[in-house]
Amino acid sequence: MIDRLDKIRTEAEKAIQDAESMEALQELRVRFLGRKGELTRVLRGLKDLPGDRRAVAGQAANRLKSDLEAFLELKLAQLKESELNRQLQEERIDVTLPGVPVNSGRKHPLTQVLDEIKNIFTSMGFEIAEGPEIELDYYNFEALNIPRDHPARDMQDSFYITEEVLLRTHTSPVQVRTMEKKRPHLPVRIIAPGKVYRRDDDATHSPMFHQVEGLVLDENITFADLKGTLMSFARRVFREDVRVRFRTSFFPFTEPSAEMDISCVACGGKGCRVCSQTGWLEILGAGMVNPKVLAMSGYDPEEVTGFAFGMGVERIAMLKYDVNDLRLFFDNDIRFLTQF
Ligand code: 2U9
Repeated sequence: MIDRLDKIRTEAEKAIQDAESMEALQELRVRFLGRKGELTRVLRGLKDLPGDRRAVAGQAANRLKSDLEAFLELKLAQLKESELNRQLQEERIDVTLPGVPVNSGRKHPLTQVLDEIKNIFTSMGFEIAEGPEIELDYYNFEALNIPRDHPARDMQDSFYITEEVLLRTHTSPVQVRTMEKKRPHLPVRIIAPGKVYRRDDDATHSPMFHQVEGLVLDENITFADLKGTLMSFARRVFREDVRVRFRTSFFPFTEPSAEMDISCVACGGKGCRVCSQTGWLEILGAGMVNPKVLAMSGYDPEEVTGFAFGMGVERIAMLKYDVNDLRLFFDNDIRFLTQF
């Protein structure tokens, strides 16, 4: 029995010593120590030996078993270490190689400008109002005092779906709907941002573009409120030091009406290509809400006054970022879009 154990020890130690892989080592573990392994068989045979020899052989077999287990562990650790060394030698990582760029998306420049405009007005106490892009003639024109013979009402200028239904040409119908909904609650302080549609298509006009319009209604609202609000707005979207001026204008829904210019953001007012040598840039239209418009939506013009304004978001973005062709916003060329 002792001879057999010695033979197993010699054989196993040599085999473990010579093993070249972790898989080979595992096979040896099975071959000698597994359920049907050589040493296991010897241990099982112990019960057939007489008492005194059983004790001696039993001790020797258990010592061999723990020796082999320890040797297997040692060899396994050696193999792992040499595998790691091989990897460190052969699989060198070149940390100087350029990384794989992560293309993170970003907001479209028009969305950025729109967000900025919304933030400025909400910080002044305005709420954001929304409404349908497919509108009734009544809300788009009639309620805004735009007469039947106004050119905007021509098929040439607006997208009609039926005689009474069209794509809104401005966001003003949102204000009319909000006035109807809120009446008689005052004050009304809203902006209406969104898409509008007109039959126009060139470097400065797109059949779809974005507007932000605003409306303030209360008792005792004056043109001074209009000027203060819009001047603060201009200084926040452009620069703290812009100057503003108001020129008289005409819109059917406001009376009196005005256009607001800012001192040219490109030359500071000296005159340049951007401002066509005038030193001024037109950025929005505005006015006191026409009493007829107030009355049509159920307010008493003797009690309530208000101001309104409207601007094209693309125009603001073009001036802010010195973009000379509106169509760049809609081409989706990332060489353009990634500049913002
Ligand atoms: C109601 C009453 C009055 C909205 C206004 C303008 C002046 C204006 C243009 C700017 C450039 C349109 O995008 S643009 O082409 N808008 O000049 N808009 S006052 O007035 C309103 C709106 C709603 C009930």
